[in-house]
Amino acid sequence: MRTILYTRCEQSLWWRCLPWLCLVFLLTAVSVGSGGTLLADETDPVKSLVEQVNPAAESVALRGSIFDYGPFVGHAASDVAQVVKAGTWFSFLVFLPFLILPQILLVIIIIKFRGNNPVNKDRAPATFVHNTRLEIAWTAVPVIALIVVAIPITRILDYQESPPAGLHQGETFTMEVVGRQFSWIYNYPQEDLRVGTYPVRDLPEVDLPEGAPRPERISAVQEAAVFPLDRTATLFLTSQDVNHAWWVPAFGVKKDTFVDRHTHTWFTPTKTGFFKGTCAELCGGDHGIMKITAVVLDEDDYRRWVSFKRHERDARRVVDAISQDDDGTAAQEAFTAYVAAGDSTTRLSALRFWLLYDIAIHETLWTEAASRPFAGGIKGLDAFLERTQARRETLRSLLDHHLQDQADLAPQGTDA
Ligand SMILES: [Cu+2]
Repeated sequence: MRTILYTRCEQSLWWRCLPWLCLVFLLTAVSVGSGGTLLADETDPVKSLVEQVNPAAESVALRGSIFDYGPFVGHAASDVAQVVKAGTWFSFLVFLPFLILPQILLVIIIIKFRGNNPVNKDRAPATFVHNTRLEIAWTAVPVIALIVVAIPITRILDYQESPPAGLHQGETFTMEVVGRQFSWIYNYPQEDLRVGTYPVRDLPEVDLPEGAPRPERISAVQEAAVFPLDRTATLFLTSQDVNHAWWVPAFGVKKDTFVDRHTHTWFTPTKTGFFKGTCAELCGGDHGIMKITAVVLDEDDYRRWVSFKRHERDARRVVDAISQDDDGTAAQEAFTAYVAAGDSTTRLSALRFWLLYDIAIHETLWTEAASRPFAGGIKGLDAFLERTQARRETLRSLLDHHLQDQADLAPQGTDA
């Protein structure tokens, strides 16, 4: 009886609550929906692209691991890496018994034949010196295991050498990778572009926190190799000085580079994001910090990056002028020259991109340095943030004035 009463009471409570629950659900849905719209409106493709290709962010996020913190063999971010990963697991599982069984045997023998085991008290030592059957078995079994592993692995090595046939233009992407002591150059023949990283000895002075570690300083000036998503990348690799090796585990690619000849490899990126790699051939004093930053972008972002890259040289002149500590004359002059050479929306966006890119690298490194335990306070952080804010405002003001001038000119043009 008590149960029935309780159930009825519970049911009536449930029915009474139902309209309120519906209302809460409706309000939540509306707020989430409007939040989504708001976010979509606020999304700035230039800012988003800066975040995606900021090499310092990659350095901080993936510090210490080129395996993207994936379990055991890392996260596969390409078709080739998937195959390599499957091959690695397969060979690991085939060889696993050889790792485990001897340890089990060792433990059994230690326990069974220990000196204070009463069973062994009167046991006479064994007198046999060999066992032909056993020796044949422990030679044959590993040989069979090696053959079982070698067959698929040889096929994988072959697969890594040549890209699939029958790909059309638009589905493929070609890059020349040039190694040099101690950085990488990436040439994009289809786009007529070159992505360069500074050799360590030419490391420019960048605005970094006092005492920032050298690898961070280097990551700040190492541009990422950018790849379009889902397009098969064929890499032709060479070297300017000594042997190097271009290795990005997430792509399943590791290829040697030699002077005066090209090696080649391929992969199709299947995930967007940052992927870290390193030179895998001892090539000199700074080999250990000859890192690789690879970024995979979706097609829209990739095209946007290519268009910004075309205006980089001009845009960087304005960015440098904006950083000058004067009354703003240098920035105004550089900006006027920049828009005089071309005044498209892409060109103006490129200007924003390169300023924000420059700021993003330094902000990431300063924030990272400030968040370190026992940092003892980062000197100059406030001054740095002020400088950054001033640079942003200078560019905003230049762009606002320019757009206003354009708007003022537009009606006159129409009247004429
Ligand atoms: Cu090296």
